[in-house]
Amino acid sequence: MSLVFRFLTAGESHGEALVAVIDGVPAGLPLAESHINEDLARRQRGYGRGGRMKIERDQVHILSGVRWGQALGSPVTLQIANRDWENWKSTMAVGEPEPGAARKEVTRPRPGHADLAGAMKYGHRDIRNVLERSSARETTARVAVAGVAKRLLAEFGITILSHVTEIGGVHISPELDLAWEEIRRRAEASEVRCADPPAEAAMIGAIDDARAKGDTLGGVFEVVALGCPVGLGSYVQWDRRLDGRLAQAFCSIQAIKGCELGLGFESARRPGSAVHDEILLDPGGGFRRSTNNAGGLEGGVTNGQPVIARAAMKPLSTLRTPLRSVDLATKEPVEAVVERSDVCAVPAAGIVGEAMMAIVLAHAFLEKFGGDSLDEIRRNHAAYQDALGKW
Ligand code: EPS
Repeated sequence: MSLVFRFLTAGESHGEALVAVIDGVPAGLPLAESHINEDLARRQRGYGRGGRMKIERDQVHILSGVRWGQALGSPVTLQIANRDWENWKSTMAVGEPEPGAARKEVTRPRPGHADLAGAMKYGHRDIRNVLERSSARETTARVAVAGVAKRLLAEFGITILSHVTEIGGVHISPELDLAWEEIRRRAEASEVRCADPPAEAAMIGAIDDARAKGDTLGGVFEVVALGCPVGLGSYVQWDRRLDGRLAQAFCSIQAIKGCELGLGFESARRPGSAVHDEILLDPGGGFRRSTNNAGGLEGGVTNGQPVIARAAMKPLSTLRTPLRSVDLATKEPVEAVVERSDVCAVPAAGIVGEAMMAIVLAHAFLEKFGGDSLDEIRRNHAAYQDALGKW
């Protein structure tokens, strides 16, 4: 079991709160709730988000592991209250629901969600016992955890950005050729986090069309880490290769059905001479690469180039024009249940993708430079950078 930067989340979508406990945060790391709240707010935005986002104002409360603005080295506990819980106190009561309160069971599983498989796995006749935890609401806690991870990475000049490259089959121009900081700026200013204005307008139109038809849309987002040093991850063992860790982390996000690193599936269609990034001398010393089709990873190890990953998000499972299902109580053919939902959450999923990239990279960073305190990590990192400078 790795002893660096491991975490658990807990909490149901309409329960009292979401919580997370992180073990392995280095002592001395500056931490404030404000660092984390920025990303929690970013996750709530996005054209096509549903009614829940009008209720919540996600903010983190740090319950342990931090004193006077600095991590202690002991477990950091994060809590995000669910404002909506006020409306669910009986439905989600830990004890008995209020006397006379309706015990409305959800028995019509939605194709595409965890509903049916989850109910069969855990023996739940009321699907609410599944959907409360399988909901994308859980990603709120992961974004909070990543706020700590991003803080650590920022101390060493590593930053992460995301942008949306496709929604409902509408994709950005392949000719779009912008610096990453310009992509970051445009994404932050876009309602769908798209850096290509004509595509942005078409994406918004596609979302409006889907909403009008009671349908939902998925899409693709890209996450990029800038400033990673050479040498994070390793080729020596299957579970230390960062391609694998990033793919697992991205595909663990609710509704993600695909992940690619760098050129990804396109690299399967081209000859090696059109894929591999040639190695050139950098006039300023060291090496540079002709391209970055590898997405910053070779042999599962960072090579000093931007680390690039993309994820394919399926359209959300709750359709206002429901698909066919079967009522678990009556075994009658029915329409699937309609739960409150988003029409499209791809922009928000990009923020969750940033979170998972930050968590994987912070973990790998601590594996390589790990120390108990930020000062110790700084010393280890400086010595390594010094050695790299001799190449
Ligand atoms: C979400 C919270 C959920 C959903 C959505 C995203 O809240 P509620 O169920 O109360 O509306 O709005 O989750 C899904 C669409 C899903 O299928 O899981 C959030 O906080 O991101």
